[in-house]
Amino acid sequence: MNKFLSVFSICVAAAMPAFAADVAVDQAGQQFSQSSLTLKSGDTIVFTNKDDVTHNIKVINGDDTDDKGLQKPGEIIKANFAKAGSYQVRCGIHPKMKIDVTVQ
Ligand SMILES: [Cu+2]
Repeated sequence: MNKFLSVFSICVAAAMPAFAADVAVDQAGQQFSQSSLTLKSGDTIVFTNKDDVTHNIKVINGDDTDDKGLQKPGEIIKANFAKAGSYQVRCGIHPKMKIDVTVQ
């Protein structure tokens, strides 16, 4: 590798943000596998519906609701959390299903 490429590569590496993580949450027995989560901004929750009923993920942040739509048994839905803040993840079909999510 020539000198220019070496310097270029180091600069690119230094400019990259910390790697965002995928956090797995299952839905089983009409419950989420976790009731609270702390994430870093940029992380993604990967929801796997292990129930034999349909769920409906909603990500609520203040007055904003991001409705992920119907999630059939076996389906995987991803929710990305780009901004710091306090969120609640709920199921639009089963009111008892919720997760408090803090994004740092
Ligand atoms: Cu549900």
